[in-house]
This record gives sequence, structure tokens and C-alpha cells, in this order.
Amino acid sequence: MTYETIQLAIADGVATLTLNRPDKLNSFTVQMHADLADALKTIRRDETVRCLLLTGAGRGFCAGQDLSDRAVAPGDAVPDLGESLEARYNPLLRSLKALEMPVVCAVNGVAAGAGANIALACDIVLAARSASFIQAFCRIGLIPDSGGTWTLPRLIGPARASALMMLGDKVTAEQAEAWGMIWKCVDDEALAGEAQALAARLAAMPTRGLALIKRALAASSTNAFDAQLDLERDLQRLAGRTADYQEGVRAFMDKRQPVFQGR
Ligand code: T3D
Repeated sequence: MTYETIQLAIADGVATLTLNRPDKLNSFTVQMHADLADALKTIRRDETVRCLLLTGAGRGFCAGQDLSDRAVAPGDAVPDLGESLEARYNPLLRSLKALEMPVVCAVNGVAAGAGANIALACDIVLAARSASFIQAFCRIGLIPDSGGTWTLPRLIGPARASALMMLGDKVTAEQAEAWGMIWKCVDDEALAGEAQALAARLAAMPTRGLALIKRALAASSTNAFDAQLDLERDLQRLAGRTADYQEGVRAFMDKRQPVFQGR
């Protein structure tokens, strides 16, 4: 599908979304937000799509907000960044989190600012060995957004999260893996292949079940243990009604590989 700032390709159950402003390290503009919102709507409506793979074109994954849209002359009105989050970044993060399928992120290069936190909000994150993550916000007087103040301390703990957010230091992909910030660091030349293989594997799995796992994990960060037990009961009830669960049990009993339909 053709967009000005991104590419969307749908094949074999996988939607591959590529941020595509490589000369500006795929930094975000209003147009890119609009393109992404439209692409995500297409993905949600397409019943053949069972996994989303997000990546970037060129040498970077995403450098966050395009700062050339933020430079103002002294005395000019300053942009309302709260409005920018409300209208564009927050809906994007909510869309990714609410997407009823696994979201894989293949971080092909530097992920800075909102770019880092969008990557970290995905369900499974792979990164090229040469990639890095930078909470760049503090370098220009901002606070981490795109869910970063929620996501990062949960992934790596408050001590590391606050130092990274206040210092804006670069974290290499190897360090990110060692800290549990991402799932896996892979050699640069292997990234695209590994990410496609992972997405294809997820797309052949019980999609409804995976979406319910995603929902349970999201709720676990705020629920007490008791409430989480209740939620597991409710979600397991839904999982138990899916055709894929029936197929999983039948295949196990028949000693054959299951064929899941994502229903
Ligand atoms: O504003 C709101 O709506 C609120 C929301 C904010 C969310 C945010 O994301 S705020 C944080 C914004 N991002 C940054 O502060 C990161 C800025 N970029 C960098 O610090 C560095 O570019 C990197 C560390 C990411 C990479 O460094 P390096 O040395 O590998 O590349 P480079 O040479 O700096 O960048 C390459 C080109 O991309 C360069 O353009 P040129 O000179 O070749 O024409 C550079 O200007 C451009 N570029 C990189 N990041 C941005 C950008 N252009 C616009 N906006 C950017 N964020």
C-alpha cells in the first residue's frame, strides 16, 4: 500500500509496516502520524492479518519527533506539545497496545525519543547489533513520552530507567538485551530474516489466544494478584471458546501438528 511516509505490505498473515523517511532517521511528522493511523485501521479491518511487524527504512529505526517542525523564532507562539501527544502520539500508542494480535518490532538502527518508546511498547522487540536506544528527551528539555515513563521502569527497573531518562545516554542493543529491555539482539544482516520468521511463526499461532495473553499482561501491571486471578478466569473462558483451542486439543490427541485459523 502506498503512503507518503511509511510502507505497508500484507502477505501470509503478516502486515509489515516500515517507517520510511530514512534521510531524517524516520522521525515523526504530522503526515507520518496520519499515515500510520490509516495503516493501522487497514490492519485492524483485514481479517487475514494475524501479526504486525514494525521496522524502519535505512540506517535508523526512528529518531522521535521531527524537530524541524518544532523550531520557532524568538517571540513566536510555541507549539502545544500536550496537544501533539493527545492528538497523535497517545492514539498511536493506544492503537498498538489494543491491536488484537502480536506486534513485533525489528529495531534496525537508532531508536531515539518517541522512536525508542514506540519500539519498547511492542510485544516482542528484536534489535540489530548496531542499533541503540536513547531516551533523548532530557537532552532538549522534555520528559519521556509515548508511554516511556510507564514502560521503561517495568522493563528494566526504576534505577536504570531514571538514569537513562535523566542522562539521555545511549543503550546498545546488546546492553538492552542483557537488561531485559528487549527480547533479542541479532547480527545486523540477520535482523530482517529473523524478524520475518518470528512474525510468520506468530501469524500461524492462535491469534485470539495471543491477543488475550496481551490483554492479561497489560492488566497485570496495575491489578492486584486477586484481581488478576479473576481476569485470568474471564479471559480463559473466552480462549476456551475459540476454534483454535478446539483444534489445539484435537491435534494433541491425534498426535499431529495443529492448523490454527486465528479464530
Ligand atoms: O514535539 C512533540 O510533539 C512532543 C513529542 C516528542 C517526542 C520526541 O520524540 S522528542 C525527542 C526528539 N528526538 C530527538 O531529540 C533525537 C534527535 N536526534 C538525535 O539526537 C540524533 O540524530 C540521533 C542520536 C538519533 C542519531 O544521531 P546520528 O549522529 O546517527 O545522526 P544525525 O547526523 O544526528 O542525523 C541524521 C539526519 O537525520 C540529520 O539530517 P542531515 O543533517 O543529514 O540533513 C539529522 O538532522 C536528521 N535527524 C535526526 N533526528 C532528527 C532529525 N531531523 C529532525 N528531527 C529529528 N528528531
